[in-house]
Amino acid sequence: MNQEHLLIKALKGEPLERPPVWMMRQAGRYLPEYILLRNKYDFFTRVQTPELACEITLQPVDLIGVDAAILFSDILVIPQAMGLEVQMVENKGPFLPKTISSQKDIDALIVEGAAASLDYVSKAIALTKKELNSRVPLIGFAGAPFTILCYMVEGKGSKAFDKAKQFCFSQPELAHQLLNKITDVTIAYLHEQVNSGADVIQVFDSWSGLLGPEEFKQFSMPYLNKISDSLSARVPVILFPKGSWYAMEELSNSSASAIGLDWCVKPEFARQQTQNKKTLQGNFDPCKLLLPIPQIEQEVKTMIDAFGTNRYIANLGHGILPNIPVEHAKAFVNAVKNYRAL
Ligand code: 1CP
Repeated sequence: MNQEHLLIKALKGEPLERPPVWMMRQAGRYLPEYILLRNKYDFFTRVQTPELACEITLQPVDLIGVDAAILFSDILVIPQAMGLEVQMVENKGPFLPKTISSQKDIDALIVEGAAASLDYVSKAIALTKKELNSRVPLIGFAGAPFTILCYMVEGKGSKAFDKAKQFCFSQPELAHQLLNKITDVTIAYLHEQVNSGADVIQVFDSWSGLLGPEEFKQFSMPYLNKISDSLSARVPVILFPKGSWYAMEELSNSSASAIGLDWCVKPEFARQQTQNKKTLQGNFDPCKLLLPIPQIEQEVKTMIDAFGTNRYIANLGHGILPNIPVEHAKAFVNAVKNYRAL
């Protein structure tokens, strides 16, 4: 009974008959049970109330049958903890009324004690671990420093994050000060998540792909490394720098156990670049979950055939979309669970 979970085995590189499966943003708007709670409580109430965060975290485990839980929270709790107001605007996404643009703004950010103010996350993790009762492991997470900088400087979501990139390129010294502060708070926060029971940590660099290879090396990679180096002695770390396919070889020399891939990366390319040193995670195009179920099943088989069952975690290439039918999400997960290596 007390056997190690598939996800942990895959992260350690142990041979497997089938890969573990979970879905980014698996606790979310495609689930009617989530919508019920969404209609009743505002976003940050759901995030900051351990019982609600726990209930939402468990929904995809109970309803879809994924092999891992990921804590219901958001990457923007870090700017909040550092003293910036973050609003979640209905159907629009995050909005930060006060953004970062100067030395004075950076000096005013809270670093010391910032992670401690996120104690509701520790409580949510402890409660979720108890409720999971070892059924599946729990993934904790944070946003990567570059992606958090994007929101702190831009103040909202954006296609190009041009203000944030302009800030980095024109004032690199300030950008590095800001990135270092975010990194310090993030590391303390992630250690707290592990103290509370998180079994694995994923770092989401959702916007790193907006950077070219040289700028990624400058503004993203060093901070991903700093986080991974600090955490990886305690738990396996998954780095997901979305769109940064050009950095695969560098990422394979990091201390992380796994690298997340979006759907633009060929499995063969990723294996060759990482020389099988890392577990790979991904990379089903979330839009393919809108296909008829038999086609989803076929596409899943093709994906696993290409990655192989070892050193592989089946997942989407980015978050699940709100318009995915629940039965299609289940079909994706079941297709992975039914796969068997010959
Ligand atoms: O119910 C709602 O309308 C709120 C939608 C929502 C949800 C379900 C937001 C607002 N955040 C979340 C939860 C969330 N966010 C999780 C929960 C765990 C899970 O089931 O996966 C996670 C891991 C995140 C992480 C997150 N938040 C990222 C990184 C992952 C990614 O998708 O790239 C990012 C970029 C955010 C910012 C954010 N929060 C919410 C939205 C709509 C956004 C994106 C806004 C934008 O496009 O810029």
